[in-house]
Amino acid sequence: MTKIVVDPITRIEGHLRIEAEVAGGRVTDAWSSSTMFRGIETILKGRDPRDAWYVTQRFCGVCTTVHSIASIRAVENALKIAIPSNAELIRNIIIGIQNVQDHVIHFYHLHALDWVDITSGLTADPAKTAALAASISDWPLNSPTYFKEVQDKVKAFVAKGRLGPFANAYWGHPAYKLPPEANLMATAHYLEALEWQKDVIKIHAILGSKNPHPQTFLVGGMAIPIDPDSQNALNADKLAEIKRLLTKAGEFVEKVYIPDLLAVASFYKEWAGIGGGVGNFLSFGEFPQQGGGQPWLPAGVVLNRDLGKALPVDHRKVTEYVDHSWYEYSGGAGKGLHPWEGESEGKYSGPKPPFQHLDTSGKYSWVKAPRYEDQPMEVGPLARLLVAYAAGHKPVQDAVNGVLGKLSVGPEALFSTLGRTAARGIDCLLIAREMPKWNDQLMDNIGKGDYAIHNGEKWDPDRWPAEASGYGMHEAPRGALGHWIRIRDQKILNYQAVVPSTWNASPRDAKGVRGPYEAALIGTPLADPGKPLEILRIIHSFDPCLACAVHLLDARGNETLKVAVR
Ligand code: NFE
Ligand code: MG
Repeated sequence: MTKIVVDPITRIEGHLRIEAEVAGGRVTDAWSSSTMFRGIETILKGRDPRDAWYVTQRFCGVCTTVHSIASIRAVENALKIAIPSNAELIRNIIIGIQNVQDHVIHFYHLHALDWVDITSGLTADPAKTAALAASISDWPLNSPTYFKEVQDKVKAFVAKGRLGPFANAYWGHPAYKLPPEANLMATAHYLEALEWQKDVIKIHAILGSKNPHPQTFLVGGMAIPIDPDSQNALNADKLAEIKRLLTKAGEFVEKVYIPDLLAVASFYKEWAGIGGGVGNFLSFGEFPQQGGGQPWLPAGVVLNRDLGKALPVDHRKVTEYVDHSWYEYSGGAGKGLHPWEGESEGKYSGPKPPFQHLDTSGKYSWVKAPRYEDQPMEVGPLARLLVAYAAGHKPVQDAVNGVLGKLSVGPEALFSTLGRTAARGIDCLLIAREMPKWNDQLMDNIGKGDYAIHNGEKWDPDRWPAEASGYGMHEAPRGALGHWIRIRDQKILNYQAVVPSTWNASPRDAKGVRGPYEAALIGTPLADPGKPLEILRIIHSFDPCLACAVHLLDARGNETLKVAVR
């Protein structure tokens, strides 16, 4: 038996370590571990609840808005504060463009190099590349001259030995299957997506004064004035600029991302049968609608891959275990705690660094093990779409069925690495199409003279009850995110965040049940255990972010992919 360690396996987002046992060319067991701790939940205690969003936003520099949204929702829920329609629409646009930008970045910059061999693209014929691109999209940049320029640029990097982001991958690995022209096309779009994402995220700068970490969040609404007659407020010019950027965002998703996704996926269809995972899916629902009611994408739970029904979500069914995590509960191990009672007292008890392997029979991660009704749950775009699909959401059903049809695969293909990666694209496309509506609704409100942006009724803590508890649910790009708060005497008594990568990177629970990454790896065939590209593909398909999951910063800088084989 071989034991493989991939550490860190993430491309930019915190420290995730995977240990896997391999026998007969397949993964027979796996452990997911985060190896760093910071402890923001602990430092929130005693602070003003209205400031929590500002602190929690620093959990992560990738999902830069999500912890402010979840936090202000948690405080608003605790204090029973309703927010004005304009604030809801502005939040929707901020959340929407965060998702769209994040998904494109994930596909091209965090996941594509698991499927695209950049070095193979250097041998491509630019004219044939342009012909291939023209066969799948009318994107205007796709010309022989353009692909030749890109090829020359990458060749110049290689000649100087300056591979930058393209260093350290398994180039030439036999599991890469794209022809040179498809590799060159994807490389060109990798570079284009870098420019595109920088531009479209200016929406955050317009609505939030900066990105990353917009500054205009506020319990009770938003801190951005609306005034058509002022250059220092949200006015018609700024809304027109947002509209332009939303169009630009949507065009790239429709004409570049989705065609590339389908083209790449068509060469890797066997991945529709690999990397499935726990088979349970949780979504908290997102994008509140004008006039209340259900959010645009519904909340729900799908159990045991049963798309026949989406069960309702009850936040009280969420608990976290620490039997295999480096925390100590005051009441002892073996029991899951609801986040209102949650504890984050860390105590490292693993092997002394440098170590070869973790003690995976005991505690082995700084990530806790969240469970819903005692079950591990996969969260993310796939969960979001499966819940919406099971709940009968027509646009989601049509989009999912359309993509399955184009790839000539059945619905069972969704429960896989390919399904996860395809779902992220569909999620991105649907959100990109919906966003202009929120901008139009905002314009309509303002046109009618509705400039309300903040509900200040409960701003004064003297108007708060002595004790209050709340929860804030959000669908971040990586999935279901919950913040739970307890307030006593105007101060934070307890604060807990259970984030998407905590769900997905979960270690085993008290009963020894594996988390989603761990379960997804079981049975995976490895062409070469010394170069476990297949493990990267599966784990990256979840879009891991360990900075979020343990609420910590990578202070050391990342090495990319250190693999140890025993
Ligand atoms: Ni740091 Fe995050 C998102 C959150 S993931 S990226 O999306 O919450 O765990
Ligand atoms: Mg937490």
